[in-house]
Amino acid sequence: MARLQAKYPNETEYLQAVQEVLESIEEVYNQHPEFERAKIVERMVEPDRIFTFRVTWVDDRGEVQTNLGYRVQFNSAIGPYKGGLRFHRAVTPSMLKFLGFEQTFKNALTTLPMGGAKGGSDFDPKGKSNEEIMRFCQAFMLELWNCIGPDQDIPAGDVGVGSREIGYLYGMYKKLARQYNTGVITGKGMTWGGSILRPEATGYGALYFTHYLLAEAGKDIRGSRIAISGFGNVAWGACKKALELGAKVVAISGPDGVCEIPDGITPEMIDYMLVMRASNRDRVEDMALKFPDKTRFTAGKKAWSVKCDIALPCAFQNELSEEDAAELVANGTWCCCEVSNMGCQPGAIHYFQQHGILFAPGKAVNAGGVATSGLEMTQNASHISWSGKEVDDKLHYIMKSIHDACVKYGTQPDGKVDYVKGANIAGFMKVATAMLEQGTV
Ligand code: 2IT
Repeated sequence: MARLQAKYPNETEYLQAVQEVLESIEEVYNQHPEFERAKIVERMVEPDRIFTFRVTWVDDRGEVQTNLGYRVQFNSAIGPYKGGLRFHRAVTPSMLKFLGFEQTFKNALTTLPMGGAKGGSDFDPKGKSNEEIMRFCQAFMLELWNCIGPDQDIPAGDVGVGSREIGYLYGMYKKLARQYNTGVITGKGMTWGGSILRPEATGYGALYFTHYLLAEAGKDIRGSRIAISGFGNVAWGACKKALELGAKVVAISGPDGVCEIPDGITPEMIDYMLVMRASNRDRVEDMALKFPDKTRFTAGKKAWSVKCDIALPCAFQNELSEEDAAELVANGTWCCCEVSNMGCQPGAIHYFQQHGILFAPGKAVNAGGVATSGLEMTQNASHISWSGKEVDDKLHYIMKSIHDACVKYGTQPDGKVDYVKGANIAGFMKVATAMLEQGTV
């Protein structure tokens, strides 16, 4: 860690992600001198390569705009590079390195053969027209197409990249590469190679994982009050499944504040989340304006100020601080499943663990998204399309396998499961073993 800190002093998110994993695996690592001899950790923390490129496009006023684009190919020990693209004004190499590092361990947990990658741009979708989004996606792919391929590196969506953006990216990829293999990108539309349930998969998988975690602790999700942050694709899927499982979603949030829903979110509100996402306004207040009788909007507040049993961060890294954790616990929260990547600050995780709150990390909880991308790749490679039931059954099985792996590697002497350790050790062992067996490359 000291060497990495000296080398990348400003890459705070990346250092934070690496620190969490190294702390978790220390004991296991020290039991394997062969890992030490092969310098597995030193190799694993560095990405295989990073592509950086300029993306120039013309906005609706005819002005030339320039953004930066990246693809971080982090680790290919267990399969081709796989991971999403994030379009957000705050994107930096540090952010994408942390996400690529996390993705490597997460993908290892899915049981499927996928390496880790992440990419994106500092392009800000907020307030952009549909035409601007299309021109940006096309200009982005003009640089990226040469770095990706269905057996090489398979991008998908992330924050700011949904099915609309995937469509524009894929359309341009085909034109440039003259390759018509749909497996080059996942999260596609249903008529051109997309998998049924991929849009829902991250949220559904997170709720399946939460269900297994609660069952392990002798609890039930039915009747519980859930606070969710965000209102994008992940929050949307989580709300749908939470309702189906008999829980009540009492809050969603956005960068502008929190929308409280005392009687619980309704299917109409869940549908409206899609309209809010497509509008590119990035405001949760729009929900309160649309359903004034059933909601209460408070500017500047987070979802964690709302009384709940279960907290599900579904928005962005570091969105839940130690102070937020203390407020949640004081209000009676007894479980937090991190759905966003690194959604909780280290102080928040320690606070939850010290206070006996059930906690599981994003790389286990949200892995259903990329797992279903893996299922989309399988369908594309065999030129078939599975039914919703087939995909859902496989997603269930995968989330249960991830939970089992956490229990196997994370059960402590007192019988309780440390899900942070469990997920990190399980992912590490798989990637480290593969790297060792493939020699010094
Ligand atoms: O963080 C993630 O796992 C994703 N954004 C999904 C990546 C994917 O390849 O489906």
